[in-house]
Amino acid sequence: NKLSIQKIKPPKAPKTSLSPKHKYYKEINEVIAEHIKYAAKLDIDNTWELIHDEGEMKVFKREMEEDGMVVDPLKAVHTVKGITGHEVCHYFWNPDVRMEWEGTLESAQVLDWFSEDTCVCYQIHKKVWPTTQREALFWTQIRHVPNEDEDEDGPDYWIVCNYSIPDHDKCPASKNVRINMNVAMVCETSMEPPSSHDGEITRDHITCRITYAANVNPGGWAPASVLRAVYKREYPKFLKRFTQYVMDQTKDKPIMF
Ligand code: 6CM
Repeated sequence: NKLSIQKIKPPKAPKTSLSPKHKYYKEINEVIAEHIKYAAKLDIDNTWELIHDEGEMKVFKREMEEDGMVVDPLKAVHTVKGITGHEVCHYFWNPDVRMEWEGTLESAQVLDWFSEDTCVCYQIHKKVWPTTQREALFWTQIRHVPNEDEDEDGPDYWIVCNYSIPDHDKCPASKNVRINMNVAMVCETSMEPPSSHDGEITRDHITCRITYAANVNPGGWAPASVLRAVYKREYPKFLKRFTQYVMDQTKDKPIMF
């Protein structure tokens, strides 16, 4: 059997196709840089409470309230075999497929494209708690963060960030309560044997380490016990369902490095 040699290092992608002149350019860069810093450090110490532990998936929260509202920061780590960070981020970001995996939504629409990698989404969540329905208006960006050091096998990330914005001229008027979110999915892919090895890389050789962080403010009062119960149930469900979705979508496709 002849071994084929594959260069598996992803091409040096531009950091973002968003113009530096764009009014959100600065905010987006700052928010993304912050997420990468925290995901890389993975600062999960004993101030984080483990709320779900299932195989490789671990979900943590920290109980916090602001003006009587539950704003518990949530963090999760998961390791999934057979998919890459680029694939995970692609499906998490792509607004065309969001309704296929996102179980908390009633509707979702794209209001604007800032650039090829950044759009503005407006979405309405399913009504669960005994209060008004929730909606969200946010920019979402996908980005490759290549290893800065050419020679080293240092970290190479793919990231998606969803970050609320106060308004948009195409945003429909509604009576829903607007949630405020800062959510990030940061992924790192590893190869076994490593990328320097000569030979064909198949899905059996790749593993994706996912870090997911959500800071959500419900935007208006909702009973704390109900909110916490919904989060405890929905975040693990989301991580399971979403990663399974990515595995199903990619299993017969060429690997997207
Ligand atoms: O990150 C997730 N989804 C993204 C795309 O929608 C986005 C959304 C974040 C919102 C997170 C808080 C939602 C809570 C609102 C109501 C929950 C309704 C539950 C309905 C149950 C049938 O970043 C995954 C979000 C997973 C949410 C738990």
